[in-house]
Amino acid sequence: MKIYDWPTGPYPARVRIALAEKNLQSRVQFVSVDLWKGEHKKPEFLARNYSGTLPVLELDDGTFIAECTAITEYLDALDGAPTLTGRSPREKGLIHMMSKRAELELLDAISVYFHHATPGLGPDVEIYQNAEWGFRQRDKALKGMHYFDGILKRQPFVAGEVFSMADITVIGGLIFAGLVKLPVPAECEALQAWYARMQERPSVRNRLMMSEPTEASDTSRLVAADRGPA
Ligand code: GTS
Repeated sequence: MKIYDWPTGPYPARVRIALAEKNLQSRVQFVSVDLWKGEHKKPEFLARNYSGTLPVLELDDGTFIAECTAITEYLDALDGAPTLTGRSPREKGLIHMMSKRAELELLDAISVYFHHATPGLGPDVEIYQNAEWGFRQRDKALKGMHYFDGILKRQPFVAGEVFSMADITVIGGLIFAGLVKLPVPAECEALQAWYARMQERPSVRNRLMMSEPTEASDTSRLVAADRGPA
């Protein structure tokens, strides 16, 4: 299998963490697509993923699967023993709901803020920007942090009692928050404590080590900014 990604990207991080949790790293080859050069908007890449986003999984038969949730569901089902996307119908429903909520209220909102209210990937890639929309999404993400803080005050993981894809999605959100310097508010103590615990997981800690970055300068710039919550 191949994974098209950008090593330090928050969405690619979700799939890297899932791969490590499932111990599947050795079964994939990473192909780096340079976001800063807009390679993900070129026709060759759009033929793999119509949405022009990373990551994308390519199966050995040439099938392309995009969207982190879909890729995670595929990887989790491969060994017939799902650990990230739920075993019972109840677990599956809750995990899917919370992961989607983490996208809507946190990760995707921060992404919109990055692309619309900051220089984003630069003028050649960001051909349309709407700063007002971006700032609204930043405020939505801050509200989302309070929401997840409330959830984590009453349970150890985002979707309940076990680590799941929903945790991985919130982790992606906080990685992006670190990159755009949007700290988790000090009063969100449960979210901060949970994030500290998540960073102790080898899958989270070692996610950048899975492949050699191809653009040392851009990577170091992003990694330096990725300090997580203040
Ligand atoms: N819904 C998609 C998913 O879940 O896979 C979103 C993927 C996404 O936005 N990926 C980012 C991207 O391609 C990658 S990164 O920013 O995390 O590195 N962004 C580039 C762009 O132009 O939107």
